[in-house]
Amino acid sequence: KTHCPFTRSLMSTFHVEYCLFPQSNVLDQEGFGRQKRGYRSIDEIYIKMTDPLFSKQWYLINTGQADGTPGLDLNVAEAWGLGYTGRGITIAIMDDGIDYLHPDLASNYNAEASFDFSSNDPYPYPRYTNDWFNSHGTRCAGEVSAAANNNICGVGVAYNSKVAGIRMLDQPFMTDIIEASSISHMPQVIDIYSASWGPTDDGKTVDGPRELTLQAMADGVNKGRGGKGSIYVWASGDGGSYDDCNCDGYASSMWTISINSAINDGRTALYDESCSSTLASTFSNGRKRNPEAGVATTDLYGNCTLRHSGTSAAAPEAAGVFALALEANPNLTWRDMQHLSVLTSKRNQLHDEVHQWRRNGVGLEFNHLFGYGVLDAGSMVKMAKEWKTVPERFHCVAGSLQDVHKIQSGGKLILTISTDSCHGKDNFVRYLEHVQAVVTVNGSRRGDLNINMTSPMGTKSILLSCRPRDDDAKVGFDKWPFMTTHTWGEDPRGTWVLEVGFQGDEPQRGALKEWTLMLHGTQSAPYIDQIVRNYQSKLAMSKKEELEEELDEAVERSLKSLLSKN
Ligand SMILES: *[C@@H]1O[C@H](CO)[C@@H](O)[C@H](O)[C@H]1NC(C)=O
Ligand SMILES: *[C@@H]1O[C@H](CO)[C@@H](O)[C@H](O)[C@H]1NC(C)=O
Ligand SMILES: *[C@@H]1O[C@H](CO)[C@@H](O)[C@H](O)[C@H]1NC(C)=O
Ligand SMILES: *[C@@H]1O[C@H](CO)[C@@H](O)[C@H](O)[C@H]1NC(C)=O
Ligand SMILES: [Ca+2]
Ligand SMILES: [Ca+2]
Ligand SMILES: [Ca+2]
Repeated sequence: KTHCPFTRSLMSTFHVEYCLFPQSNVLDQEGFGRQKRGYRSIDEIYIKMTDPLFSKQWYLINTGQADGTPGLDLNVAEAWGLGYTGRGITIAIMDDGIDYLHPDLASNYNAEASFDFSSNDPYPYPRYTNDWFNSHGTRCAGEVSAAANNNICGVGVAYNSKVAGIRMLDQPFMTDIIEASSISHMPQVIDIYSASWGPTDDGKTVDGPRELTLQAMADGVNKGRGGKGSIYVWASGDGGSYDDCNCDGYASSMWTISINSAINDGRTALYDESCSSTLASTFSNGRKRNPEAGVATTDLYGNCTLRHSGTSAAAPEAAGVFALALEANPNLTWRDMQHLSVLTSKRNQLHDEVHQWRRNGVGLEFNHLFGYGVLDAGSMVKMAKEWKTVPERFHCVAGSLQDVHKIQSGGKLILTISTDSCHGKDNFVRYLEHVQAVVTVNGSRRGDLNINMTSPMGTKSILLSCRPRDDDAKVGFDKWPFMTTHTWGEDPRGTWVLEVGFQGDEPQRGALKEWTLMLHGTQSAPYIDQIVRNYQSKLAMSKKEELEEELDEAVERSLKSLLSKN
C-alpha cells in the first residue's frame, strides 16, 4: 500500500477571488417557489446584539450584506428565538490551538475538555509565528462559541456552548496516534468534534484514517456520549474541481458528517470539492473581492477578523448548528443527526453551475457538491425537539465481484449486482442510510478514471470524478470505500449498476479487480414511508412542473403530520 507523505493540510488557504460570470443572476434562475422559504424580510428579525461584527456575520443572518442574497443563511435567528443557544453542549476544535485568553472566547472555554497533543500538555495555546499561521483554530472556535452581547467581535452560532481546544496539527508530521488520541479525547464530555483538515488537497492524493484513528472513530460513534455517539464534523476539502472528496477517507467516512460551502450569493466557492459523500453545506468566502464576504470571527491575541475562509470555515458552522439541535434534544444519536441534516437542509438559493439538483428515489433533493443543501438551524431544532431515535442499523453485503475486468479506452466497463438486501435474514436493510462501494481498480492514469453507480430506484451517484493532476499509474485504488449519501431512504433491493470509464482520448489500460457493495440502514423508518406515499401520489398527477414546485412542501407537510402523531 503506497501513501503520499503523511501530511494534513488546512482547508483555508486564502484563495484568489475572481468572478467567473456576472453576479446576482442567481435570482433570475431560480423559481420564486423556492425562494420564499429562505426569504425573510429584515423587519421580521428582532435580534439585537451589541457585538460590533454581528452585522457582518451574513452567514448567521443574511440581509444582503456584501452583495449577498437575503435569506441565504443558517437560519439561526429562528433557533435562537426558540431559546436554543448551545447551552450545556461542548464542541471540540481539533486544530492548531485556540487563543483561550481571547475575551470573546474565555467565558465559553472548556479547559477540562481541552488538551495539547502537539506538545503533550493541557494547554492548547497556539504557537506564535510572525505571520499568525496558527490562527486557524481560534477562528474556527469563534464561529461556534464566541460570546454574545459583550461588545467584542461577533457572535457564535451556538453562543452559549462551551468550546474545547484540541491542539494536534502543529508538529512536523502527523501520526496515527495523535489523530486517534484527538478524536477519542474525553468522549463523555465532548459532544461534537470539528475538523477542518485532511489529506493534502493536491488533487492526486488518495488517503484516509489509519488503523488507530479508524478504531477511535468507530469507538466514538458506538460509545461516545453515553452510547449515543460522538458527532464528527468534517470539512469536505479545498482542492476545488481538481480534487474529489471521495478520495479523502476522513470526509468520505460514514462516521463523519462532511460539510461543503456556499458563498454569500449561493454559488459554489472555487475551492469546493464535490463528491457523493458530502451530506450538507454551510457558508464561507470565495469569488468575491469584497473582504466583508468572508467569515467574521475571532482571531489571535484578542483580535477579530472578517476573512476566515475555505471549507475550514464551513465545518465549525455546522458544529454550531448541531450544538443547537443537541440542546433541543440531547437524546439524538450520531445517526439521528445525519437524518435530521438530510431532512431539514434546504436547497434555498444554492446554485451549482456544474451539477443539477436531482431527487432520489424517495423524493429527497440533493446536489453532487452541496449534498442535501444548506443547514437550517430553525428547522433542525424544531424537528429535533420532536424526534424519535431512528431504528437499529443493519449492514448487508449485497454482493462482491472479485474477477478481473479490463477497462478499455473509449468504452466503459458496466457491471451489475442484483441483491435482495439480505431479505429474510436478521441483517435485512430496507431503508438505506450510507452505501459503500469498495473498489480495487488500476489504470494507466488514475486521474482519468471515473466511476458512477446507479441504485435500483434509479439514482446515479458519481463515486469518482476525474482528477487532472493525478498521474498515478501503479497503485490505483486498493479496496477503497467510495461512499454515497444520495440514495438515503431508498429501498436497495434490485439491480445496482457500476460504470467505470476513462476520460479523454488518450489510449488507456486498466482493470477492475473488486467491487463489493455494502448497504447500511434500517429495517423500518416510518417517516420515509410517509414521504414515499406522498411522492408517489404526487407522481400520479400529470403536471410535472406542478409536482416539482409542490414536492418540497409535500415532504415537509408529511413530516409534520407524522411527527405530530408520534
Ligand atoms: C491585534 O490586537 C492587538 C491588541 O489589541 C493590536 O495591538 C493589534 O494591532 C491587532 N492586530 C491586528 C493585525 O489587527
Ligand atoms: C430523552 O430520553 C428520555 C429517556 O428515554 C426521555 O424521558 C426524554 O423525554 C427524552 N427527551 C427528549 C427531548 O426527547
Ligand atoms: C492492473 O492490474 C492488472 C491485473 O492485476 C495488471 O495485469 C495490469 O498490469 C495493471 N495495470 C496497471 C496499469 O497497473
Ligand atoms: C459518470 O457520470 C458523469 C456525469 O453524469 C458523466 O460525465 C460520465 O461520463 C459518467 N462516467 C461513466 C463511466 O459512466
Ligand atoms: Ca501547550
Ligand atoms: Ca462577542
Ligand atoms: Ca481533498
